[in-house]
Amino acid sequence: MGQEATLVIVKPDGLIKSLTGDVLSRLSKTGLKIIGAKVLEVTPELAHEHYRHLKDKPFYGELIKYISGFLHGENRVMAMVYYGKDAISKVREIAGSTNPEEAEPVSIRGAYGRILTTGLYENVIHASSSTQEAEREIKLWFEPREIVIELYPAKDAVNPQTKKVWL
Ligand code: IDP
Ligand code: MG
Repeated sequence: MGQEATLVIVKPDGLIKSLTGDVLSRLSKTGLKIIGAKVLEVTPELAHEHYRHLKDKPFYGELIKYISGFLHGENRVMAMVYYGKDAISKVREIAGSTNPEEAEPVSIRGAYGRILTTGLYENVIHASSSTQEAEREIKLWFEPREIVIELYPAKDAVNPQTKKVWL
């Protein structure tokens, strides 16, 4: 694969546990560029849209509570877009397997993740899993002006304050 972008989200448990610095340090070892970064509050609407492909899973309800902060009393997350060669696989390797018990102990999820008594995997970060998913997710979480390169085509918005919107 060539140059590609991937979305990383430090989930509410990562913020509660003050893991953002460590996550950034670990991801910097990939040599990828950060082309967008922000802290934001996750609304239920954003949570449902982000995880819409999992809506039939038994853990979906808990997952929405997790990413939108209801499990931790903390609805901030940190969202970043990383860009470079093989960005998706490089970030997922450092993130580790989805199940924190199966994740390599040296990975982020292996080091800091856990399985809750409800069965939900509390695994510190989100990382996009394909170029298609990365594009869908980045367009969902970021506006064009929040990303420092012209990653995807965008057009001038009707509302001049927004400047540009995703096509
Ligand atoms: P990923 O985050 O590694 O891409 P996905 O399958 O996209 O994994 O699932 C999204 C999130 O849902 C995971 O990060 C984890 O928090 C949770 N999750 C996924 N599969 C399970 C499961 O089998 N049991 C409990 N929680 C899960
Ligand atoms: Mg996924």
